[in-house]
Amino acid sequence: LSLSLCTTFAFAQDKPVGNDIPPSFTPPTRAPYKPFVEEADYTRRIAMIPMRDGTKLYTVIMIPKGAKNAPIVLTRTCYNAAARASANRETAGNALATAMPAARPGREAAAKAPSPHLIDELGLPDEVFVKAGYIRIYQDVRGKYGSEGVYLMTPPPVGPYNPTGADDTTDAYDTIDWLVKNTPESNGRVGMIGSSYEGYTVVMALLNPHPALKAAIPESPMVDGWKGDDWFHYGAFRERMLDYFVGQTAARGAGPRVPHKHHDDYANFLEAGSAGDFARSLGEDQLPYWKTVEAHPAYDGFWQSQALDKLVSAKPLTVPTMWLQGLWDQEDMWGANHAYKLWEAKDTHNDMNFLVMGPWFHSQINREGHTMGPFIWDGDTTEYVREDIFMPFFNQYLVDGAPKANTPPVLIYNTGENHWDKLQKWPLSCDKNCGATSKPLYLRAEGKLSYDAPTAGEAKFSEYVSEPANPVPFLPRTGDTGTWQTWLVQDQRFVDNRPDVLTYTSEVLTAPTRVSGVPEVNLYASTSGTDSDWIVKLIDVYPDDATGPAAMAGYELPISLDIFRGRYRKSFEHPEAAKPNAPELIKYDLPNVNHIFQPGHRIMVQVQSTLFPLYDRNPQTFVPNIFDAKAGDYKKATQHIYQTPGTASFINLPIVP
Ligand code: PG9
Repeated sequence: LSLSLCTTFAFAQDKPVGNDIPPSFTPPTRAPYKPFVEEADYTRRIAMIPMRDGTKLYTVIMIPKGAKNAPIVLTRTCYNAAARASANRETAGNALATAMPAARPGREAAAKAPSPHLIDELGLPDEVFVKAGYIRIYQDVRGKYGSEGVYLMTPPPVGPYNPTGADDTTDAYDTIDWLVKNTPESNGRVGMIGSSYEGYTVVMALLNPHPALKAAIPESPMVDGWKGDDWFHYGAFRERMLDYFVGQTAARGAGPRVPHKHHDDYANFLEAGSAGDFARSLGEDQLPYWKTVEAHPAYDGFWQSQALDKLVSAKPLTVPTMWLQGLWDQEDMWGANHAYKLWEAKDTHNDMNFLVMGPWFHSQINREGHTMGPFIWDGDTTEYVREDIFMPFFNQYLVDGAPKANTPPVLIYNTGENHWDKLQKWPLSCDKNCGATSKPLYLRAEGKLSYDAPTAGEAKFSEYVSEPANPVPFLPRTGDTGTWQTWLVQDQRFVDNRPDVLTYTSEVLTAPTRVSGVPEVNLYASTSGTDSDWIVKLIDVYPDDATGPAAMAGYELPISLDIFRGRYRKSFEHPEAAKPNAPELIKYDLPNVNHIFQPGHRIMVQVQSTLFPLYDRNPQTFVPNIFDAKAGDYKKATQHIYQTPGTASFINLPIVP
């Protein structure tokens, strides 16, 4: 048939049809085009700014042409200031850093020559500042890229764990002091912004802010590396961060990526053994920061001395601060909302301390925000925040004579109804004094979830066997790291039939259930071992309805989940072995939610003891330091989740009636 069609076609064209691709093609040679000469609409000034100890920090100052009385926006980075202020991103920092903002469309890595246009030299999130005529400044933190001095990873404030005499508080202070005295085009007002590590540098600046620092936006800042930002979550170590240690500390510039044996880290980490074994296989016994972390697995003075939510909220609230993070922030889930919460007590007029939570993955604020995993939001949610929330806020404090912004104290995306909620306070529901009161949702026998507490006579517990040799994967094992950013919205059907994952499900909802606040885990759990991890996921189960959109039919959407390392159930600082087979309370907060479970949906809770290879495996035998666990320490354990009066397990749900 196809032969006869071709023949017909050839006749219709009245000439034979050959191959559009000739057997060979020789491109003509010619002289290169003359470069396009255009006067730049900005000046790039490079300064080595002296700090109080004489160390000089590499700073790129991008000044719009003709700027007068212009405000300054400063970002202090460990990811290469020169690259941040250049459309040529080939030289960009640590390839593993997900905080790096997107280039403006059309100015990706291909842009080798500097553009004459400031808007094209800077990344997508800087577009708003360029349009508003701001001076944009990037600076390398001490010891990285162009800056002099010694590098410490997210250095604790000067003190017993940072004897260098300098930190990112003093360096921000000295930098701002120099900038306002040496940037004649500026009006002497400075705002700071930055995400993740760069968010940490914003928070550090707030510990002793220079008087010229007038407003701050810490985006997904790394605030407490042990409780929930980057390195650990409630003491469980994020083994995947070991690559970051190399990328960040093996060199002053971007460190190498040490090749792994397999593409699939599930296989790599299992074969290596403990996280310590894997670190050593990457050569990390040469890296001081790895040795520091290895020596501080518990929440001791090292971590307490750098818990920035505690430190910043102990200070007077003098700089208007907008804390921002993603609702599915897979890296820094702790910092922004905890710092906001603690500092809020000092915000007497509700006009200095702000919270923004969008439907985003980590640092998505620096990228486009129409979608997140399978979801399509109402418009570009990140552009909206950059243009309509950040700019009026910064303008109010940084631009001479600008009007007062109408900034909502809390702006949080409603992930169940697909719109922004502008609120006076957060959370809307909690244990007490929030307006609405949280309600216990009990884990009941036979995989049921109910607002009714269990009664005597029901099966005492549900059981599963956790086998460290066959841990539960956190993502389907594709060996593809491309799904890292969206793993927190991964459909959980891929594990809910595993025998080592307990699944509890509610009846089909007949009315909407709104949750706005922090779900609190209360598990009465026992292990046959002497240590264990406990992972709890709160899930919205979409109806498996053939009439709805196929992509979401039956979808098990995690709206909040986290891991807790059982040895820290009584004290974060002093771990304790579990008594085998004795139920004990495991109590912890899950990340914030602002969601509506719709009629027709069901609420689900899953419980499991491994989340691999994101987190290192708990050997399930109590050892002094899990980083050094030996092969023989990893043991299968029988886990019980209790569901009887007196030891009733539940999730305290922040329900808003
Ligand atoms: N989440 C990254 C990070 C911050 C601080 C320490 C280590 C890693 C980041 O995106 O910058």
